[in-house]
Amino acid sequence: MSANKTEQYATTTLDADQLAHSIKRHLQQSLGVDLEEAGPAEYWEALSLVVREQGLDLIRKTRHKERDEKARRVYYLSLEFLVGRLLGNNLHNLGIYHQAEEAMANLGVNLSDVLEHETDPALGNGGLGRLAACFMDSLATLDLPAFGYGINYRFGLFKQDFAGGKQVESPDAWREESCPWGIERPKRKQLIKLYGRVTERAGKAVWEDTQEILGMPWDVPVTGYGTDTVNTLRLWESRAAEGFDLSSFDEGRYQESRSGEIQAENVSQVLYPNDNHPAGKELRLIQQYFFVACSIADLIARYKRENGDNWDGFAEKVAIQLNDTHPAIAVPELMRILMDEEDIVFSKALSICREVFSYTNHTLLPEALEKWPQNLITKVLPRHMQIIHMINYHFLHTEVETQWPGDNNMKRRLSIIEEPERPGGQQMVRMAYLSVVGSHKVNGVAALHSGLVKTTLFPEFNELWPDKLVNVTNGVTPRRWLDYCNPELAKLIDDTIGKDEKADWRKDLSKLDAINAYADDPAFQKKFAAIKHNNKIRFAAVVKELCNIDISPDAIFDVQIKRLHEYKRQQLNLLHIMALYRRLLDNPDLDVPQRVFIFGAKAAPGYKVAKTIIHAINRVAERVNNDRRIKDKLKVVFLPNYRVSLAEKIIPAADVSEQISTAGFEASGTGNMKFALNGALTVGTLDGANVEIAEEVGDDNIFIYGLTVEEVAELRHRGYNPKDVYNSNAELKAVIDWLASGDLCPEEPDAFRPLVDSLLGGDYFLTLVDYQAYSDAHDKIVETWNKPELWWKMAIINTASMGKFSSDRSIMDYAKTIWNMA
Ligand code: 73E
Repeated sequence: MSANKTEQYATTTLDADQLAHSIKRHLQQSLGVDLEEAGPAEYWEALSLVVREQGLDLIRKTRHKERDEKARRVYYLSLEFLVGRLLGNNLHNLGIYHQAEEAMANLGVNLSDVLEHETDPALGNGGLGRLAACFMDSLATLDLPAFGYGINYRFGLFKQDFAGGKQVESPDAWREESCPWGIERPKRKQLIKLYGRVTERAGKAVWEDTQEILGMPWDVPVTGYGTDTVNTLRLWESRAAEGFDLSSFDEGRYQESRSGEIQAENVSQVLYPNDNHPAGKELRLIQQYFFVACSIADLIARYKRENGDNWDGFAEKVAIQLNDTHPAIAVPELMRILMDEEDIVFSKALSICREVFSYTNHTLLPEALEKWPQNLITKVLPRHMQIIHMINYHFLHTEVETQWPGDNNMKRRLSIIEEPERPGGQQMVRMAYLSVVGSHKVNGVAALHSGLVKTTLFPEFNELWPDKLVNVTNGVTPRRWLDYCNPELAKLIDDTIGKDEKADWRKDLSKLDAINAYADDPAFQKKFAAIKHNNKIRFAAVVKELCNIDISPDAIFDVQIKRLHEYKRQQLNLLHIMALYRRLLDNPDLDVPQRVFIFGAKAAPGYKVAKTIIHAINRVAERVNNDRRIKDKLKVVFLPNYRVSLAEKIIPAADVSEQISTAGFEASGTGNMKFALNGALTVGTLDGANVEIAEEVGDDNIFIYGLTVEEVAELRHRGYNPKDVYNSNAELKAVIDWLASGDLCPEEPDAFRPLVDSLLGGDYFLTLVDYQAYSDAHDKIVETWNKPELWWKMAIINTASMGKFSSDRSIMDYAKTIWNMA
């Protein structure tokens, strides 16, 4: 057996022979497949079933242990869990990866090929959903009792393809292939109500004439690394409430009663594909309530099974984290249960809520802050709307009144209900305010962002409750984002700093600090660079397969992978690439290193400018990649269908990480952490967690450029005309004119108009302002690349300095400062 670290912690004792035996058993007995007919897909499913068995066994043991210890549990409520592929990760966490490799080899199969057969469960849009997945990994690894609650969408985030360079979306029916991870739990199903009306009977509110939907839980085991703890991710699927109306069947109205059923099933059908932009649709509100109501009912049932009917102890045992405002309706839902079903008075119900709930804010973008029309909530959830009014009344007339006596202006500003600006407008429920008022702690996701939450988003709340607003900087799990995706680098680190349990960076990422001592060591640099080179060779093969583009592993791989959004400024990267191309055309013999610019990004289907940017990048790519004059010095690759499993292949191969958002807009970013962890150098603005990354690696080891948050505010205050920048920068003017000329898309000459208009007609995201500084930063990157000892020293320091950005640290921060669990 190899001496890999994971085996020392082995939680399951399966050896390769036993695994092979179990794989064969599942092939034959669960899948009904003969060994000779089995291909990689069948092997994937059989091995997944073996791992699931292990996971279920450990889940059961974890639950017994928690029941005995009666500890507080945290419930993480999130509309998104972007978990990515699970088999490889679970094998690693359970300490049987190498045994599985051996078992498969003995069966004549390659484990890596088998792992490629897993469809990514794309149950999230981007950073917010992926963060939830990293947190689940850390909670289990840290042995913290936790449940994740979400929705088992039938269709995850759409699949992306390109036609003529334009994004084309198709549905992602990820479960159709087979998904061995989710286990249906009919015993724990829930019935929830919608619509109807509220009447009063004997002084009590009664919610009646409702429609009912059934929530069926699917449990996904979440393994921790090197521990027996296996937590549960419970994802709800909506179904029609049992049976259908027989009388309508008798009357020949079968179709009608069936249509009721289909409506109920619609609720968990699709993930809304908008990142940082609410859809505002009735179905989305119903999704939010559906999963929240199922989850709250489920956790209360668990509490009562374990602790009896005594509500005094509830807050000691239950902590509920709201992942953004998407589950904010949980506040009035718990109030409703406490008041209407458990006969607890309003003030006590509110204080229980405030002990239990806490809320994470992930964005300052004004358009991303959720508000629901009061009329819509009244229609779908009439009792909840009443309760929101009660909470608001109490808040404004006791708490706000005490702090700012007689100040009606302040009451209007802080009201959970926003009054319409114009006559005839709608009253809107501010979900962020509801979340702040209903929680004991509110956190931002990076130091800079949390500061802005205090000063610009919720300044009055911060004055009213000075201890409520806090920071918890995001993190990423080092298991998936280093150990699993970059095994050669993981091994180099083990070989360098030792493998005993005490030095295991997989469990304590700050241990990486010891690598700093080798940053100048030529032998270590050589090994580090060779690993990057190998990763680049492997990734170049992926690019060849997916895009049929040849790229050289000797080129600088410069990567921007993230959702397509104007604030993330893929368009800035594009303008600069166009300028580089023009520089090369002017002087084909320019002595510059080869560069490959790599993109991966999905645009929300309704986001016009974002889709235009994708189209423009693809057209520029086509032109550049096929121009022999520039002698392969520049290549542009846009990988279709960017997702977690692709990120795992791109990040270890990256030299440069593009983190170039307009300062003040990216709350944290987490891709920035993954790249630096894998030894890529960041070019970025002082935004989100970039600021803390710069602090950790030191200013000399990162390429920071562009306006700061303060400078952005100043410029907006002074007033800014993008045309001035356009007219004063010849290179920038030339590329924008080229974009506008129609030359890149002759069959549709106005194709890029929306982008050009957005840049020249306002440039809200200050792309043009930051252009020159960005271009200069890239010149510095090239200069540094030409000094390999300096480059690799910087890269090593980046990897070595990422200790802070483990999601284990984030979770410990939550546990200590918010959940009171550690
Ligand atoms: O900066 C990222 C952050 O790293 C932020 O944009 C993202 O959350 C990440 C994790 O904290 C985010 N996503 C959303 N809001 N912020 C969002 C909003 C609505 C729907 C889906 C996602």
